[in-house]
Amino acid sequence: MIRKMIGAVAVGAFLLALTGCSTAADTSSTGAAKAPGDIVVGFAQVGAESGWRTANTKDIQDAFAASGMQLKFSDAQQKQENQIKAIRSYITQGVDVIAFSPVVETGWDAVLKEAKDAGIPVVLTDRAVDSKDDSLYVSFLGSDFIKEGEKAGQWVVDEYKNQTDPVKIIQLEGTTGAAPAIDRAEGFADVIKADPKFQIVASQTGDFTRAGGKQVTEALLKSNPDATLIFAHNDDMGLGAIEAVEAAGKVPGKDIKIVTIDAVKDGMQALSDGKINFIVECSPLLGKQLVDIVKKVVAGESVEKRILTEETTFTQEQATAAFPTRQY
Ligand code: GYE
Repeated sequence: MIRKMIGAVAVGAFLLALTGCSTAADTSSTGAAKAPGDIVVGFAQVGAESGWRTANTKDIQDAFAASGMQLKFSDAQQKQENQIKAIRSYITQGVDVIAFSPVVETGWDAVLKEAKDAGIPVVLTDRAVDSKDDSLYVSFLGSDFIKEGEKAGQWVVDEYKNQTDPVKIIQLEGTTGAAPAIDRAEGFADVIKADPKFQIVASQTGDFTRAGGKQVTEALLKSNPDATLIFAHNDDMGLGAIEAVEAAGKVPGKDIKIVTIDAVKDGMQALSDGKINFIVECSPLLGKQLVDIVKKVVAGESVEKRILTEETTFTQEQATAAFPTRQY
């Protein structure tokens, strides 16, 4: 897919496309650069659905406070219509840059076109949009979710390499239509399909929340009592699943192994305690990089179209060792 292609594209191309418009990157007719205190950024956050999101919000707010720029922040409570409203209000207010983390992938073209027509550059953080027109945003900063799913799948393949019996898997999906839910499922499926003994016997959304993960696991364990592995698209759903597994009289981490994505503190604690078996890291600390992108965009400098965050994975021993210095 076009949106997943990695490449450095000068932001100048975006600005050129805005012929005749005055853009936020203009340094005014005098050519003087804007002082940080005069730069206003509107950020439309997904919500507060998970430990990851809470850490992400804090990091972004802290980074902007330290930069001296003005940040307008809104929480969409996981609803696309709320995010669209927030973006429209940032356009009306004439902010210099809009940044947002799209709750789902599709349905953004109209509002992004409105921002473009108003000459306001948009930076995507964390989650991508699925649009044919990549001139609608200047940069996308975030993780490679397909790779995260692949890493989770690879752990499963290695863990069961000596088993010939079927491995029945329950998948707890993230928010339906969200980039991390779509891509993590794809990456995981791609790796485990090499061996037909791996069977995803049930797959349902828990909306990236602890309560959702618990509720869905309760129901799916009843209909699939022979499942022995849970792949949760984030730690919070995995933590909810632990409660459901225990309530069903089984031992999480042993009777039912659990692999998750994020590596937030509560997840790392459960991994260290042996209730989760493996975590793929997804860093929420995007604030500093976002501030740097915004500064460049406002100064009219070029930024890369795709900026990836660096991430690792954790076993039980590695989680125990990393725990004391974990920031989130
Ligand atoms: O994994 C999950 C959160 O978009 C990467 O959203 C983010 C995901 C994260 O709710 O915990």
